[in-house]
Amino acid sequence: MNLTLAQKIIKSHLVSGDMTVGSDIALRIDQTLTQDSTGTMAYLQFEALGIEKVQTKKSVAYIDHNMIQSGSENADDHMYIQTVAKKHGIYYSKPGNGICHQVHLERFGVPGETLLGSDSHTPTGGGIGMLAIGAGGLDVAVAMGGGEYYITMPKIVKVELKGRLKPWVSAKDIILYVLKLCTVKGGVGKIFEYCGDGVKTLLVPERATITNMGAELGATTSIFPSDKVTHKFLKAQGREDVYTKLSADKGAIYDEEIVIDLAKLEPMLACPHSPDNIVSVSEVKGLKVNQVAIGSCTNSSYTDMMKVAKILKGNTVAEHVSLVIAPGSKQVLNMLAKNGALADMVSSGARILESACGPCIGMGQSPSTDAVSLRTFNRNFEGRSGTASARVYLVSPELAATSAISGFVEDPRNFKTDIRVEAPKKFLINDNLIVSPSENSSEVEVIRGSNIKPFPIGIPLGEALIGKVLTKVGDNITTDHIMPSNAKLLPFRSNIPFLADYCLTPSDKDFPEKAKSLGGGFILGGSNYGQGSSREHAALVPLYLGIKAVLVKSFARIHKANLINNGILPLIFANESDYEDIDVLDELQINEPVKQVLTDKIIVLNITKGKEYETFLESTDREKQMLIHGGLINMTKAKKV
Ligand code: MIC
Ligand code: SF4
Repeated sequence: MNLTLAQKIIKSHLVSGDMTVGSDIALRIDQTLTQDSTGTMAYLQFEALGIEKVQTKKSVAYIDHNMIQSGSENADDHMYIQTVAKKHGIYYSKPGNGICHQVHLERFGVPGETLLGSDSHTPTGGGIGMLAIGAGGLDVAVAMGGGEYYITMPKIVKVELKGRLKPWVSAKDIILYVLKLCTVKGGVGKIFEYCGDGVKTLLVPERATITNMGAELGATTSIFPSDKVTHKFLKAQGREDVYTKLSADKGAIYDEEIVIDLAKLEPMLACPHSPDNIVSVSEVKGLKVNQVAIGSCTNSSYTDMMKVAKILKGNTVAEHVSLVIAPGSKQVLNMLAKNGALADMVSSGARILESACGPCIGMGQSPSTDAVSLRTFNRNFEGRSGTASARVYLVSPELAATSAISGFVEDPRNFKTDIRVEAPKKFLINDNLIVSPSENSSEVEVIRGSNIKPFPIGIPLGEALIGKVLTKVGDNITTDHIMPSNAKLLPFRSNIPFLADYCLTPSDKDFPEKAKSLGGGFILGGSNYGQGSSREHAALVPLYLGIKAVLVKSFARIHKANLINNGILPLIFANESDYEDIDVLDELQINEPVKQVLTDKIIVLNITKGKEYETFLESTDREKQMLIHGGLINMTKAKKV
């Protein structure tokens, strides 16, 4: 049978299951990555699984999120990750080395291999032909231990790119266009596979911009072929040896198809507060801008930064604009410093930030009240910048830099400078911020600062589940709503009791209080509940607060898996209209949960209203067992995996 590229990689990594769409499959994982904001929890869980040494070909622990050290918490977490990594066979990328996805692409990614990462933008690796998937920390911990990763076989969407982008139109505009077509829930249960003659016109970092932001579609992952362009990139990284040519078979059969004529695209923006709220530049041109932020795992490569430097050279940032730039890795920053581009940025008035996530996750640089902030990032959820009233627009580096100069949203095509950048023949290679694991783990002591607190573990299902509906939220609730993150909260990612006081507060400020006083209960949500980040905290914190089940119209993939891994029932209404019928503080009851879980169909009784609702788990047999055991850790301990 003629296979697509994604199907070929799945086939060569298939441990169990068959590849028909919707079937349960288990994949062998070659590489894993973690970052610090999900990593502390992932390694605590890894330790709880009692595994001595990672079983993967390569596992890397990055420090890139929680960088502001305004107390000992973040530094304690870094120290814990550094020592636990050294002990258990994991490479450690020190703070300052760069954003996990950018560094992984540069220094570790291998075409044709599988990568599981505890960060939703792990699909960045699809830019060099990896099957790279984001997951919760516990799934990554299991994969580090040699366990397989379970998903339902996704549909494969063919995205055929035709022709070539016009000058000043960017790879970012390609993915913004796909988001406009498909929306933030259009990718659930799908892999986006890029092909067509337009592919060869895109450099690896440009491909990675597209696969990175494919996460915003809710997709399982996105992937590009591995071709001459990939070869050139890997050779320039001194890693030619890992190159293999990879593409779909001729005549491969796809489940869906999208065709994009690259020459027809124009500069676009994602307007507040959703990455799929897309307009073309003509619709917002002239809007006054207060802040411009360039960087993040989406747009911080050497070529992106060089384009920005060329635009800024000899210009001055507008008086009313604060321009911040965070090059994606030490490699990129080092190269800019050597070739003088950094000087062009600095002399224009840009503020240079360290190579890290920074403002993307609200780690500093929160805009002023009501500010308009143009960002080259991938998410503009309300409040994510750290300023609740800020209006964040997602744009290309070209649009960001030209607008920083004029102070208003610009059509970059009006800018006359030549900003073409050649892909480097040789990147500056210096891995001195990557620490290798120890040969002798017994010599390594794992250092746990006072910030590291035990995490909650689910309880096996038993008697009827009874409780009140604690909150009713709408569609597209993100994990940033469920477990907000910013410079104040991120230092407590390994302290679940502390985080509990902020759970769901952007949607319902009384939620933690209600959950505590009523001893837990149920959450009611709309469609695409849990989109966005992979943070397992969005399940662990509700578990700590006694949440028994989440009832919704539909779930985002990673969050649903995180709920199951932690023993919380994710229930999907058979009739979406039942959502309307239920009110906050209605008392719900699920009888004989074990028996019902096994059938997949769960009847939820509304005691207050005297009604009943049919819901489904839509889960695999393994997931059902996990729910019955009260989560993956309990199930693993019971040796039933
Ligand atoms: C994000 O972009 O939201 C994050 C922060 O990188 C998260 C991980 C986290 O919540 O720590 C993600 O994308 O998974
Ligand atoms: Fe970091 Fe932002 Fe990328 Fe998340 S989306 S990994 S916070 S740069």
